[in-house]
This record gives sequence, structure tokens and C-alpha cells, in this order.
Amino acid sequence: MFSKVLIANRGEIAVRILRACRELGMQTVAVYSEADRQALHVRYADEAYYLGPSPSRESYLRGDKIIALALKSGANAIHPGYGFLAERADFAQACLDAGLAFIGPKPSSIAAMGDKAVARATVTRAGVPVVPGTEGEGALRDDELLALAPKIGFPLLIKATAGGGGKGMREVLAIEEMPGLLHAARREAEASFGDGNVYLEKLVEAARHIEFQILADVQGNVIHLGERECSLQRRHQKLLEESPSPFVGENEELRQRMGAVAVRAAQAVGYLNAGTIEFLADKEGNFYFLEMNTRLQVEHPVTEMVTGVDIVKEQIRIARGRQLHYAQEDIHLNGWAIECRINAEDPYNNFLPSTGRITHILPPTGPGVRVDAGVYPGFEISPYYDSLISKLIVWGETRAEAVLRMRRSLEEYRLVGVHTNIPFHQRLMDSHRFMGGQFDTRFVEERFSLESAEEGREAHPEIAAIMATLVAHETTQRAAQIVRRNERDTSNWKWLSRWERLQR
Ligand code: MV4
Repeated sequence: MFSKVLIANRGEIAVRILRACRELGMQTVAVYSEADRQALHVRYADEAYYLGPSPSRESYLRGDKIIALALKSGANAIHPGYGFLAERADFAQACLDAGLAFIGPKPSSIAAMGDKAVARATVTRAGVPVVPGTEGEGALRDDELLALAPKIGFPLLIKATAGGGGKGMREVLAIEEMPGLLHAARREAEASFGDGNVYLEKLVEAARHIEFQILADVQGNVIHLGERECSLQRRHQKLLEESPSPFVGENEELRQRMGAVAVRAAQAVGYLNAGTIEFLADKEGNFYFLEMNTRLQVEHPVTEMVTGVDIVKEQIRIARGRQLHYAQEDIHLNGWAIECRINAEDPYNNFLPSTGRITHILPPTGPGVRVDAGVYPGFEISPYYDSLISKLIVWGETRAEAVLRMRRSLEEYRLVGVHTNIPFHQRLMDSHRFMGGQFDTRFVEERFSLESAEEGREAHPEIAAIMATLVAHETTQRAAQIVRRNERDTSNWKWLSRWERLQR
């Protein structure tokens, strides 16, 4: 049984985990790089230890140093967060070998799901539907893949077995393209993962990305916490997530079917702790296992908002050998939650990362609003890590209420010193297709950019109905807030000087 946790991460997720530890009465240990000496997670922890220079390779990826610091500080458990070492089976094993609890799954589950071809074969044996494609676990040569491709049919995708997240992925429209694209995919996979193995899957067109949150305890209980809709991405980076999925919506029968399959996929690798099963769903309502993420995810808060389950606390309890607090019958999705990822990047300049000191922050608050941030005024955003600085999560009784609350919150959010993608999210909130829940994985890149106005105003009775509700709401709101009308379009700088004058 452990009582002191080292958090092997940084930013908003390190802060999120620290909060759960504190609420459970656990001692906390932070680790930090050169660039993170003044970081929020360092300030919140009971103790903090210097890891090394700013590049991740020399700090947050140094599993050996992190384990040594855990032992030195007297920590008896490690929470890896997401990214960095979270899905490294060798690191999870090294923790166990050092006598430290790893707050996550078993190394064998991480390894089985980390190889996407092994994952496909393993869940297929458990009766889980996968996208038609190559079968088996062994490496396939180019001549074997060329022979299998016509049987799978075109268009198809070449994917890296060590992949995930789109790296080493190539779309193939015809057999003639295969040799060249196989070469390119293998080279990219080799460069990214040190493993050039690839497999083939039929391309699912106009797909939606829907994922199920799983919790599994040592006693063998496995439950799901419903789904998250994650189709809104740009270059395989998620931008907005919601729960429930507008695609599953009120279809409780589909939710139960997908949830049961997700549980079966987790059981296929003897899963323990929190994990996520990703599905692709097509227009006909077919769904296929895509991959499993064997970690806590960025977007876990939307699930927390609609289920009331504190997923990080459950992770810690599970790692302590406790039984899940909930049975499947206890889980009900209440209302609707949406998360916008607030990134330090310039949406008007091809989403280029933005660095510099954050001088002022005024986050939105009020009913149904949660902000998980890893920054504070005075903190400097460095170029070393990903650009996520804060997650804005809202809850509403209905999707319409959640959307309106998100619009209100985005408008309230003041962040000065770096560019953020808040204007992108504001435009997204104005999009008819988003409001109507009519979007797939290509939406952001194909139909939505800040440079070109969005199209997609086809007559659609459901969208029209939702639009009418939203417009009615908004008109009422605007009428009550005419005083703020002028401020709507002013820059943060102008707004800030006004605010400061008011404060004097
Ligand atoms: C697919 C797919 C269509 N058909 N697989 C992208 C990242 C990786 N996790 C899997 N991805 C996809 N796999 C088949 N068989 C479409 C995607 C995909 C995608 C998936 C989810 C969210 C955004 C996406 C953007 C482009 C492609």
C-alpha cells in the first residue's frame, strides 16, 4: 500500500494528478526540467526534484533518473500521466522491479496494445470487430502486402504497427501506388519509432472517432464510463472532445453494444486501471476497434463531468488494490460536456506554436465551467513541450446548453502574452455543422479554417431546429448584455488596460 506518489509529468496533467493525490491524503513528489523550475506542478507538490535540461529526452523521458528520485524521496508509487513514459512497457516494468507501484496497466497490456497488429489480432480472437485488413502478428514483407491488398480492396490505409496518431500512415487509392507508399510509410515509421513494420486496413470513409473510457480493478471488474466524441482533430491533434457523442446520442442500445465490446477488448489483454478503446464508426452505424490507449487521456474530464466519477482518484484506488467504487449499473451519463483544448499557437498563422511569458490570465468561471490549466500569470511558455496550456471544460443539461456555455466561457477567457487558438474555437462554436453535430474526422481540415469561410449550409431540418433554439437563446443573451457589445471585438490588450483602470 502506497502513500507517497511521484508524478512523472508536467503541465496541466501533473497538476490534475496532484489534486487527486491531495484529496486522497497522499504525499506528492514533482519532478521538473530546467524550463519548468517555476512551473505550477512544482509549486503544488509537497516536494520537487530537478531532473535535467529542458529537452524531454534529458528530463521527462529519463525513466532511470525518475525511478532513482522516487526511491530517494521515499515515494512508493509513480503516476506517469499521458505522453512521455506513460505507454512504455519497459518503464512500467522498471517501476515494478524497483518496488514502486505503477499507477496504470500491467507492462504486458501496454506492450500488447502498443503493437497495433498484435492488438488487432488479440481483440479479434475475443470477438471484437476490427476494420477489415491484414491479420496475424508477424511482420509482413512488401510482396505479401502487395498480394493481400487487392483482397482487402481500395482505398486502403498503410499503418505502422508501432504507430498510432497517424505517423507512418498512407492512404492508397490503387495497387500501382502501393510500392512507393509502402516505402514512404516504412521509412517514416522507422524514423519515428525505430520500427518500419506496417499493416493494412480498409479505409473507412467519413468516419467518426468515438472512444470508450474503461476502468478495471484487480478483482477483475471491468466497466465503461460511456463514450467521447473525438472527431474534431487537426493533423491528428484533437482540438475538441465531447461526451456523450452526438453520433451515439440517445441511442442507448448502440451505446450498450459498443460499451460491451470495449469491455471485451480490455479483458482480452487482462487490462487493469484506466484505459480507452478507440472505435471508428461509419455512416451506416458499423463500428470497428481502432486501437487502445493504455493511459489516462487528455480528454478524461468530459467523462468525469457527465458520470461524476473522478477517474484519477479511481486510478489510484485501483493501483492500491481496492475494488472499483462503481458497478456498470451505477454509471449514468448526465447532461453533456464539451472540452476545448486551449493551445499556445497562432490559428491565424497555420497554428504555429507561440512562446513567451503569459502576463495576464483571467479564466472563465461560473456555473458548469471547469478549467484545468498548467500555467499562471508570469509563467513562460517554452518551445520544448506540447502547446496545450489549458483545457476549458463545460457542462450543460443539454448539448445546446453546453455549446452556449462554451461560447460564453470562450468569450470570458482572457489570456495575454502568447497567441492561443481561442479564436478558432469561437469560430467552431459558430459553425452550423458543429452545432448540428454533423461532422466527421475530415471536418476541421477540409471544411474549416480561419482563412476560408465555412460552407455547409445545406438544408437539414435537425440543424435548422437546433439553430433556431440557439439563435433564440443568443438573442436573449445579447439583448441583456448590450453594454458588453463594444468590448466583444476589442483586442486583449485594449481590454486589459480598461480592466486595469477599473481596478485602480
Ligand atoms: C483510420 C481511418 C479510416 N479508416 N483507419 C488516424 C490516426 C490513427 N489513430 C487512426 N486514424 C485513422 N484511421 C481506417 N481503417 C481514419 C483515420 C483518421 C482519423 C481518425 C480519427 C480522427 C481523425 C482522423 C483524421 C484522419 C484519419
